Amino acid sequence: MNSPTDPLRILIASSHPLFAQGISSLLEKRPEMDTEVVGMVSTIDEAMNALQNLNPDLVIVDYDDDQVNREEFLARFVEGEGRLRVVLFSLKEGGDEAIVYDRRTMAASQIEDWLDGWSQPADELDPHPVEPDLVPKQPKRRDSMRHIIFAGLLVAVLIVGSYFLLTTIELLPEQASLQAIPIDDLFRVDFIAIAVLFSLIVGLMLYSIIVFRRRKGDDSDGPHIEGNTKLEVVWTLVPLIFVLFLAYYGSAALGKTTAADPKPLRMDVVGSQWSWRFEYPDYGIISTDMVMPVNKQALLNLSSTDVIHSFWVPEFRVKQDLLPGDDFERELRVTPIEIGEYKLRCAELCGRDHYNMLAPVTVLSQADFDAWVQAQTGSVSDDPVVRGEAIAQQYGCLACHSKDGSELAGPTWAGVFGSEEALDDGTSVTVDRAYIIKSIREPGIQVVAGYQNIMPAGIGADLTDEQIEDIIAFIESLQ
Ligand code: HEC
Ligand SMILES: [Cu+2]
Repeated sequence: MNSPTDPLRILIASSHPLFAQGISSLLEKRPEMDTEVVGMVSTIDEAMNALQNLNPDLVIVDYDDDQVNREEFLARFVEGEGRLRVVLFSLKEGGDEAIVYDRRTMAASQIEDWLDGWSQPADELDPHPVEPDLVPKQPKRRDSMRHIIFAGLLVAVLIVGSYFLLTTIELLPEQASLQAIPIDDLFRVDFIAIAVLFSLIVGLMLYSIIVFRRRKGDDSDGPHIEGNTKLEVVWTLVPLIFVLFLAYYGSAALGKTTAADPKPLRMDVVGSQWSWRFEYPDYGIISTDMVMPVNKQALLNLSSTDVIHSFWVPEFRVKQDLLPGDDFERELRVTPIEIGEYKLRCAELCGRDHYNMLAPVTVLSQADFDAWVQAQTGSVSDDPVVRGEAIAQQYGCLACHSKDGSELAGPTWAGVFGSEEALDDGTSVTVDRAYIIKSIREPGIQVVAGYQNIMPAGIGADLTDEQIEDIIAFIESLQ
C-alpha cells in the first residue's frame, strides 16, 4: 500500500493513445494533485501484468473503446478478487467535460472534485468511488424476500377477487341438460385457470411498474440476470402437469356428454338456409318446433340441405355442426332435465339471414309430450292449401319466400301464380304447375331475374310429388 505522500498511480485501459493524452492533460490542469500515469493497457491480460509490475492504485477504463471489455474489468477488479479501484471514463471532445461510467455529464469543476477524491489516502477511500447507487445493485436477499411476500399477497388477492367475479356475474345460462353438468365443471376449472393466470401476469406487472419504477435521475443499468434454472424448471413443469390434467379431465367430460342411453328418443334435425326442421321417425311427425320430453335422452341426427350450420341451445351447452351431404351426418345426445322454453340458434355464419335461423325448443313432461304427439299425428288436414302451407313451413321455404309480398332472399309467392316471370337469361316464363315443379326439383336451371341462384338444391329432394302438389295449391291460393 502506498503512503499518502506517494503519487496516485494511474493505469489507463484504452487502445487509443489519444485517450491517455486526454486524461493526462486533465490531470496536468491540477498540478497540485499528485498523480502519475504509470501505463496503458488494452486487454485484461496486459492489465494483470501491469498490476504486478506497475502496482497501480486506480484503473481508468475508456468507456467508448470497444476493444476494451469493460464488463471484464469491472468483474475482475471491482467485484472479483482484485478490489482495485476501477472507474469507467468517457472523454468528450475538447477535454472540458468527461462522462463517468454511468454517462452522467460532469463539468470541468466537478471533474476536479471527483479527482480530488482520488488523491486522499487509499484507506480513507470508498472502495466504490463511483457513486454507490450508480453501480448496478445486486438485490439483497432480505429485500427480495419482502418483494416476494408483497407481490405474492397482491396476486393472491387478485386470484380470489377475479374468481369471485367470474363465478358471480353469471356468465353461463341455466343448466338445462344432463350433458351441461360435466361441461360446467370444465368451465369451473377454466375460470380458476383464468383467475390464476390473469392475476399472476397482471399482478406481477402492476407490482413491478409501481415498485420498480425508475427514480428521477437514475440512469443506471439494471442488474444483469442470466437464467434461473430452478424457475425455468418450475414454469415448464407446472403448465405441463396442468395441461395433462386438462387433457384427462376434458376427455372424461367428453365421455360423459356422449354417453348413450339404451333407448333414446330418435330425432332428425335438418338445417337449411335459414330454418330448422325436426323429424320424429318413430312417430312420423315433422315439426318446425323442437319438442322434447324431460329426463329422456334424445339422439339427434344432424344434417344440412345446403351449407354448414351448427346446432346450439346454450342451456344444453353441447353444440354440433350440421354438414351438407349424405355421408356427413352428425350425432348429438341431449337429455333435458328442466321443463321449459328455450331457443335453438345456428352457431355457424351461414348467409344472409343467419341471425334469424332460430327455432323454439320446448321441454315437456312425458305426459304433455305424449299429448303433443297425439295432436300432431291426428292433425293432417284434408285441405291441400293448409297442408301445403305446413309443408312450406316445415321445409323452410317460407324463410326465403314471403306470403305477403315482402322481399326476402327469394321472390315472394304472393300473386306469383299465373304471372309472367322474367328470367336472368332474358327470356320469360309463365308461373304454372310445371314451372314450379321444375323450380323445386332443379332450382338452378331457371333463375328469376334479379335474384341469386341460392335456392338450395337439396331442400326439395325429400319432398314427394304429393307434397309438391300441396305446395302448388298453397302458392296458387296466395293471390
Ligand atoms: C335460401 C333461400 C331459399 C329457400 C330456403 C327456398 N328458396 Fe325457392 N327460391 C329462392 C330464390 C333466391 C329464388 C329465385 C332464383 C331462382 O329462381 O333460383 C327461388 C325461386 C323459387 C321458385 C320460383 C319462383 C318464381 O318466382 O319464379 C319457386 C317455385 C321456389 N323457389 C320454391 C321453393 C320451395 C317450394 C322451397 C321449399 C322447399 C324453397 N323455394 C326454398 C330461394 C330460396
Ligand atoms: Cu345456419
